Amino acid sequence: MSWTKEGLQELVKTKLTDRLFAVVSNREPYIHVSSVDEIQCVVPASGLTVALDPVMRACGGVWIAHGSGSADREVVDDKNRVSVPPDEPCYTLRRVWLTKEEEEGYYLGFSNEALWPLCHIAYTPPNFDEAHWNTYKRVNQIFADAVLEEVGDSQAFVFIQDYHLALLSRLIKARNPQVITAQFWHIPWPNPEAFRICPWGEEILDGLLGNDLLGFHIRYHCDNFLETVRRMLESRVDNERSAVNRGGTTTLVCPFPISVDFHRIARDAAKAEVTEEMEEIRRRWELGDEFIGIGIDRLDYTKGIPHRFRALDKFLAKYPEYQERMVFFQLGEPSRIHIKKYKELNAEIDDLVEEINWKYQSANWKPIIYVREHLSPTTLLAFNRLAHFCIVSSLHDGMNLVAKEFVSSRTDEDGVLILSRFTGAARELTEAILLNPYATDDFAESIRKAIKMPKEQRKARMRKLRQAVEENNIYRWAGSIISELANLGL
Ligand code: GDG
Repeated sequence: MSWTKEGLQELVKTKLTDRLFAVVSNREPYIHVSSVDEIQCVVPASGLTVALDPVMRACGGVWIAHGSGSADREVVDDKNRVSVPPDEPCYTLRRVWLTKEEEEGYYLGFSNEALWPLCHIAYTPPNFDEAHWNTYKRVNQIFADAVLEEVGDSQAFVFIQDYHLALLSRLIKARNPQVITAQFWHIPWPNPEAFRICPWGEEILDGLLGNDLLGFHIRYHCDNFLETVRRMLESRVDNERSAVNRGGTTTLVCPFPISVDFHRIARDAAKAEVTEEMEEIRRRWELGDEFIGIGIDRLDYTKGIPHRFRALDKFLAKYPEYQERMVFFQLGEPSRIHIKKYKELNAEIDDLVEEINWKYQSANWKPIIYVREHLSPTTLLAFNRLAHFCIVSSLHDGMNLVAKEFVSSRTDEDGVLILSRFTGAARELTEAILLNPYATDDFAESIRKAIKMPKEQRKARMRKLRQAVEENNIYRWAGSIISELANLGL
């Protein structure tokens, strides 16, 4: 049976009864920015917020997050709250303010220069800076204060998101032990050998074990976590129950593969404005009957973008008959640009695009069109529908929602997904063409296979992919977490 928004609402009503439902994350789901003479509301390019927004729309409650937009302060009330989504307000966004120095130390510094590379193992070494770590601890306390202000001394259920807030649950429970917390870690958890280089590893593990429930995308990450705890902390790891007992409290550690709102994406993709946008894209880039490939990413070194370009280069060199017959659109928004590694990645991508286009281009054609900007959901859906194939080539990815969005948008049951084996999504989307992005020759062959795949096969595979996402949708993800908490005696 497929989970629905209504099913989740029913579950929340019966299981959470009158508890306040609070989500906490670093990134906010809606950012207000000032542009010329008005305030715009932007949906950030973030897998986490894209996934959680439909859950909040269904459950209501309060979402506590860092207010990062230039006009964020202008739209909140005196309690720093604003109702969202703007088109149909149904939950409260409570903004937390951070200074530039706090943002640098906690977000860019410890979260993204230390924990992100530590957990992804994509051959970018983590940078452990004690000043960043101290700021990280301080900012976790700032978030805890905001949560406690929202929940008071009620028996709330606080759902903490991701690696920015590893210390939060204990800080909340120290002042209100009635609160129940679950935390979802959206990125991979590495093996103990990789994790043990973190100088504050024990404090991070202890912080996470403040939760009643801790979730990862796949069993493999749960096992890595349990093994890390077993080697690094004094505690009792119960492998059978997949739980850790430490100092009299128990944390259950379970996999919950995150997903998207399948039906909403399918519905939105069929809207007239998306069809118009498809025509606009065809006009703007003077597209004819070329095979169209797409890549949509937050520009991050874990997404394997240079690897995909090298494979496209190989493909065009080995199969010159596809020159002038294929166009690849690389779409995506620059991210974390103040970190040196990301600056280097952007430069590498620019160089590769220039080099490959120079090598193959003719008067009216070039193989790669690089659109490096924030695109609207309508434009992304239009590209998803136009594409003959979509490439997701992450070197390591907790889940990867781009793959699931592509599949959900293909109501025509056409299009081929080329997907890295190193994504969580590859465990469910087994009808995709699965590959190792480091193996450039095989990668080039996969592109050829996608282009040459007969229509019947494309349809049969896409039907199965769609079934998988429809069944394991975002409501199942949230519903499973809430049910698991209920079993714990919530
Ligand atoms: C983390 C984990 C996990 C991209 N460009 C634009 C834009 N996007 C949207 C995509 C998609 C989202 O951003 C990216 O989601 P991913 O899941 O691919 O990746 P992360 O941001 O790294 O997310 C990941 C996820 O958390 C959830 O748990 O799957 O493994 O790393 O929705 O469509 N959106 C807009 N404009 C863009 O230009 N509006």
